[in-house]
Amino acid sequence: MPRNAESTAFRSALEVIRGVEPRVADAIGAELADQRESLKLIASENYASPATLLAMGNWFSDKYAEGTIGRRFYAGCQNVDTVEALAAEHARELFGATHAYVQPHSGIDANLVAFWAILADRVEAPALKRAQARHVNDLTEADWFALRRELGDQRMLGMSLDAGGHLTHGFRPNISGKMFDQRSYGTDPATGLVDYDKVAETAREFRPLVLVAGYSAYPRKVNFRIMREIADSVGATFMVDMAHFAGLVAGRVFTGDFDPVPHAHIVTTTTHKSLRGPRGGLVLCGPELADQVDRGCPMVLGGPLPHVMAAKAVALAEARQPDFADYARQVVDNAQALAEGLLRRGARLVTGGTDNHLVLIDVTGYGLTGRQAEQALLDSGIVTNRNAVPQDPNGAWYTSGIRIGTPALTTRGLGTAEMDTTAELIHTVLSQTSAGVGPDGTTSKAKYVLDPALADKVSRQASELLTGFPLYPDVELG
Ligand code: DSN
Repeated sequence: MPRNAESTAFRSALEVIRGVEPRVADAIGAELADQRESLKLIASENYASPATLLAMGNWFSDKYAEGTIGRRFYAGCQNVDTVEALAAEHARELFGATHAYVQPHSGIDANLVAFWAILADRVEAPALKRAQARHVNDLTEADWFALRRELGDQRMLGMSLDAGGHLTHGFRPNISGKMFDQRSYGTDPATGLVDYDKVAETAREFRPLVLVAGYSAYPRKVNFRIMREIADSVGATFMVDMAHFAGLVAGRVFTGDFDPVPHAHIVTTTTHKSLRGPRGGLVLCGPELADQVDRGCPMVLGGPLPHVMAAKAVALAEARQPDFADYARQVVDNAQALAEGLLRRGARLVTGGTDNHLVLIDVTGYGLTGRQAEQALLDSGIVTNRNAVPQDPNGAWYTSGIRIGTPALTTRGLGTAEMDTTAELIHTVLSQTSAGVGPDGTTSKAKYVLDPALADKVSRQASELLTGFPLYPDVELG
């Protein structure tokens, strides 16, 4: 491919968009400029390849394809069938799964498909069976009430939010918390690690229908063999949401007891985090759940997004290349280098380090809330997000933590030496920021004091660090 093919493609696309609504073209260009300039440490973000991005911008977007291959509610889906089958084949091969369903639009959607499949598989419920047999639009109000009564008492056991679990694992602000009666397992207060004996004890007491493992802010590996044994001991279906670490599973960094696919009944993921694909989700399972999972649309999901399934096929094909394993290993090496750099400078880290792609800094060690730290870092060209820490005294809004991750910077080519410089920049900002004072004279959880000259200096240093690692080097927008 000529070196300028990517520039030509994106420039032409912007020219066409500019002809209709120039402000959209400008915003797309500005987004690339911002992403090029900033040190992106959001653990759940990455940079998809140009091929993945380009696979999304086309007429596949115009096609309805409710149902799935061989069972569509619309005619003319032959080309959608092709990309859906390709994405599913790549997903099965990449993860060693028997079945892959690639339609979910996001991680939440993938989890909803999985919950529905588990309920349909496990619960003896006449209204549920009626719902399964009919199109969702044909269900009467009475059907829905009956369904609610039948499903109302099912139980889910998942990791608590402040230990790093995810909202969709049965918490109130998400529909999963209304579908299930939920209880959480946390982490050991002394080590910050999952206490498997405690999980087993809670499972014995609570007798969940579903045991969920997976996290969005836990910096360690989880032993899925042990979790499956716990699930089996209480007759629970074992589900793993690997959205954050799917790239580490794909790249064979997480193997054996730490690879969820051989151990779980059902696995869900997003495709855009460490897996480096388009925004979206997918579900992996064995033959027992495959038929229910394939009913995801229209039972749970709106019409599939064929353009995104095309991009999933491209990204999953990329993840099957040998260099993706090098990438995945480097993501973890970089996270460990970042953690060591922070620890050496005196930062306090939840669990004292990391085994995966993310690091959770307890910023109360700097006298700050997560919100103050997040904003001070942003002022300094470092993009992170605040996050609760276990037993967080500042709650889920202000928080006491900053979550950072290395998938994006590793895609840009930064290595362990640059992670040490990154640790220095983060530590400089946090150690020189102090809590501000609120209108009533008390210490604020949101206001902070940071010398703007220092923030400018760190921003420049962050930009300099990135100059050797251009983002989308073959894309010049002119
Ligand atoms: N929003 C994702 C994250 O940042 O971890 C999870 O949903």
